[in-house]
Amino acid sequence: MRPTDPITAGAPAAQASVRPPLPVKLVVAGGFGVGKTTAVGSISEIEPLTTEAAITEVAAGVDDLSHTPSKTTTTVAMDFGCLTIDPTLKLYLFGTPGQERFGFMWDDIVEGAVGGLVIVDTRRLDDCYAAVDYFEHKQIPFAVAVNAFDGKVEHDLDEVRWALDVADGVPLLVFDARERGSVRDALLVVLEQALHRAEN
Ligand SMILES: Nc1nc2c(ncn2[C@@H]2O[C@H](COP(=O)(O)OP(=O)(O)OP(=O)(O)O)[C@@H](O)[C@H]2O)c(=O)[nH]1
Ligand SMILES: [Mg+2]
Repeated sequence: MRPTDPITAGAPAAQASVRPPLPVKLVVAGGFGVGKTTAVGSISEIEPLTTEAAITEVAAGVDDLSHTPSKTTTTVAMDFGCLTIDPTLKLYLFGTPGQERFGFMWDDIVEGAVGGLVIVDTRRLDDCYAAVDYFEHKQIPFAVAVNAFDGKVEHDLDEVRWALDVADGVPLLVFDARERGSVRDALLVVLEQALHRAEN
């Protein structure tokens, strides 16, 4: 084969341009029924993989369903979806289960994640502290996203930061788990946090 052959001479550059995007793992976490599965489903470019099971009468007595009357299922293992940010970067999203009894799975789900989006519902702040605390302790970069159920947030963000003891350096934002653009913006904030950590 001649070295000046135009096709073979261009091959290495062509190969470089089709290099697959860098895979980045992010976790979508939070307490029971805050909108984790909804968020993964809103943004995923593939049909999201879900592990929903019907909420049993026993669980209904334990978990607060009063604010989400239409909720009939709960995540029993994880949610999975993905999102290509640009040709160089693809996000792989893992949603945690929310019921406390599945908390033992979180360590496995966050393994290898560069960051987390912790979703909170301001109507049930008591249920949301544990997730924030988990990411603080694990020292995984994260952002806290208040899901504005029905467009309303019960407390202002300073109160939420204080109540959940969110550190000053951790971004706190309002989003809508049902809106693709809103979820994308929240995930980009998590990515920024992860990059910031990597640079420091
Ligand atoms: N009005 C409104 N409803 C929402 C919103 N996000 C989620 N929901 C509803 O709230 C319920 C809970 O949503 P899920 O996405 O299942 O919550 P989850 O955090 O995955 O729940 P678990 O896996 O059981 O912990 C569902 O009935 C959703 O349709 C929102 O932004 N506004
Ligand atoms: Mg779920």
